Amino acid sequence: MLTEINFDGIIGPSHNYAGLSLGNIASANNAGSVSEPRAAALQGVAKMRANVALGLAQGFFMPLDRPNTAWLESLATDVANAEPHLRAAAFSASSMWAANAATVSPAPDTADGRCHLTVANLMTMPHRSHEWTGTLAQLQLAFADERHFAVHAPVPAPFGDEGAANHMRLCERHDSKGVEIFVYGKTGGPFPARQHVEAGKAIARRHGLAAERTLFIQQSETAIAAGAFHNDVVAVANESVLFTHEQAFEDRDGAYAAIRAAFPAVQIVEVPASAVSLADAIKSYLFNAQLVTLPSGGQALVLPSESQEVPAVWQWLEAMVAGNGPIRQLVPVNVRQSMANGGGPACLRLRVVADPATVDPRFIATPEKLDAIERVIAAHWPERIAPGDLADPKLAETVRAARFALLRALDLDTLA
Ligand code: SUG
Repeated sequence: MLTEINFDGIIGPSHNYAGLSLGNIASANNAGSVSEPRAAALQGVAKMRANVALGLAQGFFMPLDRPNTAWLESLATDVANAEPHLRAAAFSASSMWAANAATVSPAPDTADGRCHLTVANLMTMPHRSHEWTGTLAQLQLAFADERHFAVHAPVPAPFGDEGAANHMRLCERHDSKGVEIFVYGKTGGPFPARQHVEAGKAIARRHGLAAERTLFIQQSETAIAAGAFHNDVVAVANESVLFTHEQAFEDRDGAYAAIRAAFPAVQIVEVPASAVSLADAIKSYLFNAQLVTLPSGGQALVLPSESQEVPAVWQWLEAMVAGNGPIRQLVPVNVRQSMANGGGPACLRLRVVADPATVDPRFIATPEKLDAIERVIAAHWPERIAPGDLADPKLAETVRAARFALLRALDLDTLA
């Protein structure tokens, strides 16, 4: 049976704060801080465990091989000699943010009735531009069954693509036909617009989406300039619900009209700027939430615990769940280590609507496997990484050995 599976990126052993992402306020604010990779990864596993306890289907992706020496080699350098910004880019654990791994069109939406995935090129940020090769290898393994899946190479340069973080799907139920919305940026004032409209259009063609069920909507320049470097920082959709900030889209009224025309059953839950400013939305990351359908029916928002710390945000959310709207439950989770790099609960997962039985079982979470992952993390992940540590050859060794221990524990050494 088709169901929504959330694949979380396991937070890699090289997780660190290098301030690499222009336009991502948290990344800039925490540049140079000491990271805690072990705690970070355990927070990620705890989130997966909580979602499994809610009765949701859960999968995971492995961290990529870091530092990426092949990438440094292509730049005619190596870990020892690279300039600090390139070394940091080679070490980045940014593949943890699986919402940027790929754009996914589930089988009911596509011309050939298969689930299509296009790996994101992530070309705007140097440290993310070299993720796609490792991600593609992993997607090809997890979704190898060509009767059910088609995995595509990235959209070529110069059309930036950041995957599912800029893609929303509205549908009656996950297994019914959906309307797919590609959100793109034109400019973001001082900050880059990372998603190009041509990338979305190419993906829609490649996935075989029907024109009348496909929308291209411009992200608000003001939102990007305020730090919403991906649409999923200011909006999230699930089934027939769109939960969005008033200032998420450049032309709010036009966007809502187009969405209503393509999907009349949509329920738009809008948070007005008068109640929650863009700055508070971005600080609290209330929209970077997993909006999920519970097996018992009804929807819950799995959101960062930071949302509880901004009074305007928490008050608005409590009033929302007390009302008659579709979102009935708030589930705060602690992913602070990832949040400090601008990655909330929704960034950490890629949604794939599929029959779990058609996915390579090594990528599907069970409580026992989560226990095993936790044990490897506790034994092998560094406790701390300070910026200067990246130059220490011992760190590269530790990080590689840690990842390898995880691959072995999950019978995924083929990815080594
Ligand atoms: O691309 N942060 C990531 C956060 C990605 C969040 N994903 C979604 N919104 N879906 C980014 O900006 C920071 C790395 C550093 O600075 O060390 C970073 O890459």
